[in-house]
Amino acid sequence: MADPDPRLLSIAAAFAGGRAVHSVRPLGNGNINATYRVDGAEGETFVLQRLNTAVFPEPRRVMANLLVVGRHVEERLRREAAGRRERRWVFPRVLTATNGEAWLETEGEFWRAISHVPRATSLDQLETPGQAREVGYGLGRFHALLHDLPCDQLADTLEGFHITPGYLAAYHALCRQQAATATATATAESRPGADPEREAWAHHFVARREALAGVLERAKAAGALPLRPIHGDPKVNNVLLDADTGQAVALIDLDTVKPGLVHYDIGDGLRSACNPLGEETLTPEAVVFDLDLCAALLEGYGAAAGFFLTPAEHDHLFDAIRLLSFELGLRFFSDHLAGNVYFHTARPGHNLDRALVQFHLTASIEAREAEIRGLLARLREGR
Ligand code: GN1
Ligand code: MG
Repeated sequence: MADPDPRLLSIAAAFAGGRAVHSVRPLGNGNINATYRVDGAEGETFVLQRLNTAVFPEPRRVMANLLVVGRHVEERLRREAAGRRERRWVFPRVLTATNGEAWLETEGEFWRAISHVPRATSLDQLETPGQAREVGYGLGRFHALLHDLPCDQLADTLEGFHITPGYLAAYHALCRQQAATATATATAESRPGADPEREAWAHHFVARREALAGVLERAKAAGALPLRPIHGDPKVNNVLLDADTGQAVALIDLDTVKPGLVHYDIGDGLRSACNPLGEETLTPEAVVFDLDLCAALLEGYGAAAGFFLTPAEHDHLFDAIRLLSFELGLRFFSDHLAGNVYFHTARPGHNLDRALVQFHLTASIEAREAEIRGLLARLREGR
C-alpha cells in the first residue's frame, strides 16, 4: 500500500474520536464526491467524504437533511425493534468532528464522515432476480421509513435535480451556444472525445423524445403526485446487501435525500438494476432492459412499500421508468457536450458512452412497454 497522505490522515483523525487512524483508502466509484474508507488501529472503520461543492453549493444543508432524516429513522427503528427482528437494517450515522460539528471545512473543502455498515457488499450491476428483489425491498424499506416525515423539514439541496424539462432546456441552451461558436470561428470540432456520428445519433434520439420530458412535472404541478422524502440516487451500488444473507441492509449516499417524487427513485432504481451490462459498458447497442430483474425489483419494492402508493402514483410509473433512463442519458450527453464539468470521467468520450447506454436502455424500455405495464399492474394489485 502507498504511504498514507498526511493531509488525508489528519482530516480523518478529526472524525476518529481521538483514536489513531491507520489508513485512508479510496472507496467505491462515485461520479460526484471523493470517498475514502478510514481504518483505525483497532479495527474500527468509517467512511470519509469530500463533498463536491460545485454540485452541492450548500453542503451545510445537505448535512442538516442527513441529521433530520437520521433522527426520524432512528426513532422509527426503535419503535419497530420489538416486532421486527427478522431483518437487519442499518441507517448510516453522521459522525461528529473534533470541532463539535458534523463536518470540517478546510482549505476551501468540505469534509464529513459517516459510519461504515459492517458485513455488507454492493454490486455495480445485478445478475439474479434474487438480488433485484433485495434492491427493490431496500428502496421500499427506505421509502416506508421516511414516508411520514413531513417534507417541510427537508431542504432542497440540489435544485433542479430530476426535473427533466430543466435538463432539456439546459441541453438546448448548450446546443445553441455551440452552434453560435462554431459559426463564429468556423473551426472544426475540437471538444475532447468528440464523435460527430454518435453525437448526431444522440441528438436525433433526444429530438424524438422531447415531448416526454414534462410528463412527471406536469402531473406534479397539477397536484396529482405528492412530494415525499426520496433518496434521489438509488442506483444499485447504493443499496448495500448483507454479506452473509444477501438481504438488503442499508441505503447509502444520502446527499440527495430531499422532497421529490417516488417516481424519480423507482425509475432510477429500475434503470440501474435492470441493465445487466451496467451503466459503464462499452457496448451500448447491446443494452437491454431485463424484465425478470424488473419483476423481482417491483415485487421486493411492493413488499416493503406498496401500502402507501396512491392510484395516481401507480398511473405514472411506466412513464417514470422510461423518463429516468432518458433523463440520465440526456444529463450524460449534455455533460459530454459541455466538456465533462459535472460527472467525473476517466477517458475522452466517457460521458458520450454513458449517454448511449442510457438511450439504448430507454429504447428497450419502449420496446417492452406492454410487458412492463403488466408487471406494474401486479405491483398495483399487490400480487
Ligand atoms: C451520480 O455520485 P453518484 O455516482 O452516486 C449522480 C446520479 C446519477 C449517477 C449515475 C448528485 O451519482 O444522479 O444517476 O451519478 N448524482 C448526482 O451513475 O448528480
Ligand atoms: Mg450519489
